[in-house]
Amino acid sequence: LDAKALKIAAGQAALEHVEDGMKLGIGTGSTAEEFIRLLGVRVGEGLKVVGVPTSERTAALCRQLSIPLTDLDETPRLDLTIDGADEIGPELALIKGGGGALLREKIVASASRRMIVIADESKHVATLGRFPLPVEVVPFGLRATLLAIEKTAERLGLSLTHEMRLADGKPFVTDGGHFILDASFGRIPEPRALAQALNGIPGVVETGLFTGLASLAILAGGDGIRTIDA
Ligand code: DER
Repeated sequence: LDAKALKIAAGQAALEHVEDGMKLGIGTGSTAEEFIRLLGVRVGEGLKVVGVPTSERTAALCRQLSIPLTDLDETPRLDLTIDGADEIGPELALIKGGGGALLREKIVASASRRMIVIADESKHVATLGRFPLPVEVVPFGLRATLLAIEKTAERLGLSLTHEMRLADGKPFVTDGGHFILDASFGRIPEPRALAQALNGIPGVVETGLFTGLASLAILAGGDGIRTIDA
């Protein structure tokens, strides 16, 4: 099974949790996009749902597929968010943000009663941290923020290498107008502690560490679909 087939299988399995009348959080990334395409077919067949997109890219795809959209001002409580992840660790702690949408993704996931993560099996790891942690930062005072992040890593006894995410040679700018620092901490045995410490830095807007949000992971692998409860 190739990567795309695995993403479609995971998206298909997630669709089974979507019920008529649901208010959905709709994720970002290539796996979420396979789910969105499948959701579009079901909406075309009469499924009644509204969705809050987690990025402009996802919003554009939903509009293209005539999936009805709303926002968190109109619909502040959602039933279910379906989204991808870059890494899925113990207790379904996640690293997200590979697609640069982590801030809206976390806001939407936090407004949802449940969050289901869809991914291919390779994202499931024993300890988070192989994938660089996206940290969304304010452009103002960037150098001071970077120093504070380095000091935090030191205080927590974590190694750290980092680089500003670029797009066409310039800093990548998120839907929220911020930059992203991809920070490799080596292994992250205590994701909650690291997330808390990083969020305490004024110039840090949010991190890609999602803890206590995902209630179910749907993993597609060579021998089919596996699910993990939080
Ligand atoms: O940016 C994100 O958070 C995406 O959900 C990412 O974590 C997963 O993207 P993928 O499905 O393309 O691997």
